[in-house]
Amino acid sequence: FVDNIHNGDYKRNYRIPVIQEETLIFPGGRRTRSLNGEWNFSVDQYDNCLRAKWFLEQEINDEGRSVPLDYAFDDWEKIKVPGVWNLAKPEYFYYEGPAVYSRRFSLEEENKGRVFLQFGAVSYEARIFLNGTFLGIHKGGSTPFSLEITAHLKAENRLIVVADNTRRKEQIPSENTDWFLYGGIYRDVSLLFVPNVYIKNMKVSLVNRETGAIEVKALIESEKKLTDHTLTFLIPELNIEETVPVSGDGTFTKIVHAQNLSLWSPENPKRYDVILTLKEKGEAKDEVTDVIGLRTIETRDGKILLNGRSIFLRGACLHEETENHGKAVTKEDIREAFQRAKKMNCNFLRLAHYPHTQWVSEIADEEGILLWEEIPVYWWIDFSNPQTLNDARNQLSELISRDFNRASVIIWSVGNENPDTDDRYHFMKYLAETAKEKDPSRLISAACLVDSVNLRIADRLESHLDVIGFNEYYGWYDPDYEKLTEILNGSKPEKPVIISEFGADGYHSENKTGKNVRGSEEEQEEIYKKQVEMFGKTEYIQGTAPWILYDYRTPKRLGAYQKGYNIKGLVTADRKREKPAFEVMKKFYEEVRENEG
Ligand code: GCB
Repeated sequence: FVDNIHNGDYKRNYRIPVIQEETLIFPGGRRTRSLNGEWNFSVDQYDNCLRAKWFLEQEINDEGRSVPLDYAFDDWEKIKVPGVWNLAKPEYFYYEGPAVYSRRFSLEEENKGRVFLQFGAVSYEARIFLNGTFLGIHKGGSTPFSLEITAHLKAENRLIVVADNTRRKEQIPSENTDWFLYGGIYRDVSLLFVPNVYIKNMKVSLVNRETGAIEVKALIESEKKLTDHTLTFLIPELNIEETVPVSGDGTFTKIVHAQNLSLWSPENPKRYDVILTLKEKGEAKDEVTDVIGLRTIETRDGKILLNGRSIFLRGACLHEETENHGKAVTKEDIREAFQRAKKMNCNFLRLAHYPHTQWVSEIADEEGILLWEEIPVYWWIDFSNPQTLNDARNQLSELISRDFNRASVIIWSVGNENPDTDDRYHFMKYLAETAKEKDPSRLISAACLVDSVNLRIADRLESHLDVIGFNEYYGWYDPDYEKLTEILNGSKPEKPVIISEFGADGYHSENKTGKNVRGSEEEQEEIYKKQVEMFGKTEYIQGTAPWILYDYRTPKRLGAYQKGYNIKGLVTADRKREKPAFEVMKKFYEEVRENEG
């Protein structure tokens, strides 16, 4: 619970449930109803929805005063959900703060089970009101959440969501980022219907490649102690069918064995239909489904092994953004990015710097792209603040819960370029341990900074990581390549290293050309050539991810050349033109692939 959601008197006396990972419901195969579409909308810079209690929708408020006319939500302008408000109207482009979304929905049939509201993501904080009740608050701008609304439902309902993308020191990310923090309900919203006793989650992973051992974990939610319930786990194509009684506390773990398993990999993105059915005295009561690839990922002797074979991660970094949709990217946008990455001979993408939509990992499973997923513990964070740590832990947990069954996801990253202080060390160590505990089947990493005084890959966090991510911009922010040579030759990392970022601006103009011109595409190309030459000679580098596939918006970069964009892309922001450095990466990856055989 939060007693006082932020400072300020008008918010006193609220005891609002905090919505966290613990309430997430597994969505696959469920009965749902979409609440996407046109919602009523207004920016609410002074937080009137809370201050004047608009959400009560009553003509006389608690203090006995009549409230103004203008909270008649249905008369407000409309906005599309999912979407970002920044692109809805020019005057909303730079707006940061609370904004009120509202819609009605009716429930024709009487519902016998339980009903949840499910959000793909709301930036950054979401306050949810249903039929006059303040139901909960969710923090974290890019992970899914659900909350139960069964007791508050009527035949006609009013739903209000205040989406608030105010930057705050204690948030994850904090106040300063090199990307655009869009606002709004920018992923799907739906109602999710489950029976009174239901399957809350299902986690499936291949735990032993040689024996074909697959671990299935599930959690059943019930108000009563479970006595007559069983679970049936099915993978029809592998002839797997196992029925097991559910233990009294609702937990379920089972190892099943598959024969002739076709392992998932970028070359063979094979997926299986998986079904889990809950039965009571033999009668089906609930069912969830998923489509799952099975593979192993581990490290040994400085190598990254996919299904037991060493693999070099031929990557690129990607932000979640297109010029037209902002952060509310479409499936077509994602497929287009994958096509572009494949054209560059990539088998891997680093999803920077926060959880992207679940469509990315779903489509990556289908298309055979390996993924690095990250939470926005970016640059300086309020590392000594326990609430901040809880927020980071929750975002990480929601992400792991959402994508546990996605074969494409091989790495959880707990942060990016954080200064190596004691507070940061304890904060990130805890996150790395949390990720490992929640998911022992994947690798843990972070994009670390180099020790620029001793010129070594040396970060205290490394002992808690499986793979060391390392960002460097030699040739660009620091023109001295000798330092990179010293770092790469002088360091003796005991774990595989991924160059998780490198790059340079690539500005295009008719009269600003040539490799000696600062920021030109030709200089960018030159920097890339020097970089990949060094990577090729360094044994322990097991992957590279240039910064970045596409140019993208960032309020940090203004002025005549960048014009509000980070222009380090290998492709322009409109996604139309590849810069010369694209070709350098494409060639480098072709060589790497040929050497791998
Ligand atoms: C970095 C950050 C990335 C920035 C990039 C840059 O090190 O991790 O978020 O956008 O450098 O362009 O400076």
